Formats: sequence, structure tokens, C-alpha cells
Amino acid sequence: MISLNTFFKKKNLLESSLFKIIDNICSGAKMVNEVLLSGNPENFKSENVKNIQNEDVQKLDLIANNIFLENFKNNFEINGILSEENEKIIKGNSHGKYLIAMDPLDGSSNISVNIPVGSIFSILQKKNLSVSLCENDFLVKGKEQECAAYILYGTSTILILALNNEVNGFTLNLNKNDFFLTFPNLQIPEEGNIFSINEGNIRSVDKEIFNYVEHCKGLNPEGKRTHTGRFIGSLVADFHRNMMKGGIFIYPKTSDKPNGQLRLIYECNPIALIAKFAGSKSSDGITSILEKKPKSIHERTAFITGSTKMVDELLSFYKND
Ligand code: AFP
Repeated sequence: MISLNTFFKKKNLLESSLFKIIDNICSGAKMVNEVLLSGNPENFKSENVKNIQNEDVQKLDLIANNIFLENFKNNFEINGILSEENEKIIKGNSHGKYLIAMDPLDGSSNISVNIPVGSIFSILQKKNLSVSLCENDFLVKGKEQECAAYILYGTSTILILALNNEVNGFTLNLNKNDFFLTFPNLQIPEEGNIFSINEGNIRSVDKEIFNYVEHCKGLNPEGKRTHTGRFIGSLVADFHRNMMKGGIFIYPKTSDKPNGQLRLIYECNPIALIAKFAGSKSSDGITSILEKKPKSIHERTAFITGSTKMVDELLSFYKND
């Protein structure tokens, strides 16, 4: 098995700016992993405050945010950072080529009940280096991302990396304190039978989504189920399972969240790039996620991604109206 360093060396990217950023992400992920494994109950509590998106902030949201920000701090390739936990963008080195958008701890409401969580990263090039950093730099279509990654802190800790049209998975070996290539060239199965949606929302979603979910619950001619439902409530974990086994993830608009629940720039875009490089697609029901131009940095969107045939089948419900 080859290490992450050897993987980048083989691709002639070991000296690249991008590798330095991935290296920061890996160092941060090891530290977050240590905090999670330390099991200190104090860390698994709510901060009893809301973030700017009116969501409960967990202690670990802030710990993970600080860990990654600290790891990125001395990287002169980084011009600016957008984080779910910070209302405003954070300035880095004004000569740095790259921008990072991140959700430092996805699924954090699951922390106190021992359920997998993740960290998500989108990496973009800053377009005009002669103009100083501003929010507009982040308001670009997801298809402009150069690289995307997530860490899944699950039964093992995994880095999934989308770069140069490939998706590769690396598992953290705790004895060697390093990530090793364990899932080369990942492809999402074209077809699957898992549907992942928070069914608590089902009566307040678009009729196309409602009808598709009803279709998933249909029986075959022998009276047996055709699909299985799975929803963890951590996007990274739900997407990862569906990528490995075949399935569809759906977080639609709801009456509670009329624009959807998930954030476009640092949740949906990186996952959509990973889906694309793994041979699949993502949509909000109408528009491809990677074609959406954000209007604000913490913008939300409806999100559909997974096995191509399942995504196409759901999208056909929109077209058949
Ligand atoms: P938290 O990080 O606040 O737990 O939110 C997780 C998340 O953004 C995403 O990972 C889940 O798919 C989604 O929210 C679950 O939200 P609901 O529990 O409201 O369905």
C-alpha cells in the first residue's frame, strides 16, 4: 500500500502548492481524530450558542474549525478561507494562489451519540491576484474547483480526494500516523438501491421528490421491496455509503428550509465534484450543482447526488410534469 506522499510523488505533485494544502488537511484531520478518540465528554457538548445560520454550535465544531485554521495559518499558498463557522471570510497571504471553503465538522449534531462525522473541503484558485481578497472570490461556480476532499471519521478515518478527474480514498493508519491509498480510482456504481432522505420532511417537499420516494418504496412483482432507506444525518457519511454501495442522497427544499438545508459552497460543491470525478452527477432538481453561481457565501441549496441512474430517474419526475 502506498502512502499519500508516495501517491503525490508518483503524480509529480509532491512539490505542488496543492499537496501542501492536502498535507495541512491531513494534519488537521489527525488532530480532530485524536480529539474524537480521546472520548472526553466535555468536548461532545453543545456550546449553547447558535451560528449565523441559526444552528446549534457544538464544542467540537469550534475545536475542529480552530484546528484546521491553525494548520492553514502558515501556508503561504492560501489567500483566503471561508468556513461554516465564521460569518466572514478569513484573509491569508495576499500572494497565495488558493482559496479554501470548508465545513470543519459536518454532522456535528451526531457527535454526542457516537455517530460518524466528517470534514469537507473545496479548493479553488483565486482568480485575480492583483485585487485583494473579497467575498466575490468565493462566489464562483462549483465546476471551477480544482480539488475537493472530505474526511470521514467513521469505523476508520478516511480521506477521499478528488483531483485531476480521479477520486482516491486513503485510510489513516494509526500505528504509522499516516494516510495510505486503500480505495484507488473510486467510481460510484451506476445503479443502486439505497435512498437517503430525512423522511421527517416528506410532507413539505416538492411533489417530484415525494413521488420519487413513493416510487422507491414500491414493491416488485413478488411483493418484495425494491429499495432500502438509509439516513444517518451526516452528509459525508450518507454520501460515502452511497458512493461505495450505490444509492441516492436527497436533501430537498422543505417548508422549514425553503432554500434547502445544505450549504452550496462548502458542502454541496465539493461533494458534487467528488461525485463528478467518480462518474456521477449532482443537481438541485433543475440545475446541475456545479453550474450554480452562488450569490452569497453561506448560501443553501437543494441537493441530489449519487448513482447516475437513480439521479436521472429522480430528475425524470421533474421533466414528466
Ligand atoms: P449538523 O452539522 O448541524 O449536524 O448538520 C448536518 C447536515 O448539514 C448534513 O450533514 C445532514 O445531511 C443534514 O444537516 C441533516 O439535517 P436534518 O437532521 O435537519 O435532516
